Amino acid sequence: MSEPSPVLVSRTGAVTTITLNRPEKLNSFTVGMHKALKAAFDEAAADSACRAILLTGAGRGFCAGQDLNERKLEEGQVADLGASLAENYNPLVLAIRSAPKPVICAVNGVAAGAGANVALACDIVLAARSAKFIQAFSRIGLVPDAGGSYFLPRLIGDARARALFLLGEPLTAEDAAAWGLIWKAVDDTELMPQAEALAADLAQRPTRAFALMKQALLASGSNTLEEQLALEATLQREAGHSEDYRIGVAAFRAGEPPHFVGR
Ligand code: LHQ
Repeated sequence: MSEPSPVLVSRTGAVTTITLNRPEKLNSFTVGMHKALKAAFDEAAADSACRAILLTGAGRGFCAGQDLNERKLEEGQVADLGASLAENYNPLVLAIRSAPKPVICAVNGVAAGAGANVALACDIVLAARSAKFIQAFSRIGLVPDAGGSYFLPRLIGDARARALFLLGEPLTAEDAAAWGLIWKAVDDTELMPQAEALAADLAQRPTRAFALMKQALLASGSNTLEEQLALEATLQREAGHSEDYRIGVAAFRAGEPPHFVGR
């Protein structure tokens, strides 16, 4: 029998759902899963009929980071983990951040190591109350990767980020929400209904403006205030030329809800 696909892709309306699918290994990343995931993201990002992407995991885990069985070394061998990041993780994180549409992550269970940080790269993160976030790197003698050392201090502040990285202790979904690491913790049975409803709602909104908004947020990590103000002017000029801006203003003036077309 052939191996099941490590990533499942489905479309409902304008929402593409991408599911990590190695449940027996808590959806840990293999090279094959990386290739399939990146291809799925690139396709959804380029597909104009898709206006929101929902990422989740099959089974009881979201993603346990790198598949450590792929990292078994023969005596005397040294792995180039930097190459693995440059080839697989870094392009994935950048693809999520720069996708011209919202990416929602439904963290259905444990998110460890690079699995946690790929979730945090998404635009809105919902987690099941039973899920945990583990910056597991130091437990195996590694440093945070997949954007963790960028995202965590910005999301929760330096003190909490440092302690999570140094200790590698699990953070509950509730604490993750209370600390501002994620958007919301919800009851386990509510996770997929709420994540799907959120994705469907976002898919009805002004997609072009969202793409421009994501550009602004991406650049704000390194821009000065002057640079960011200039970028806002450029992006707003472009948003002002969109069909959705016309639709939004006309609907406001008519006292009706807008029906955005995503352009
Ligand atoms: C796994 C894994 C896993 C393989 C569970 N691999 N099988 C690293 C290197 C290279 C380049 C780039 O970046 C990175 C970054 C990283 O991601 S480093 C961090 C790697 N991840 C970890 O260190 C986490 C390892 N896993 C765990 O600590 C636990 O499994 C957690 C806390 C996630 C879940 O614990 P439990 O709920 O008790 O589940 P379990 O440990 O029993 O796991 C279930 C199965 O999944 C089990 O397989 P088995 O065949 O025995 O049932 C595990 O071996 C397998 N699994 N994580 N990363």
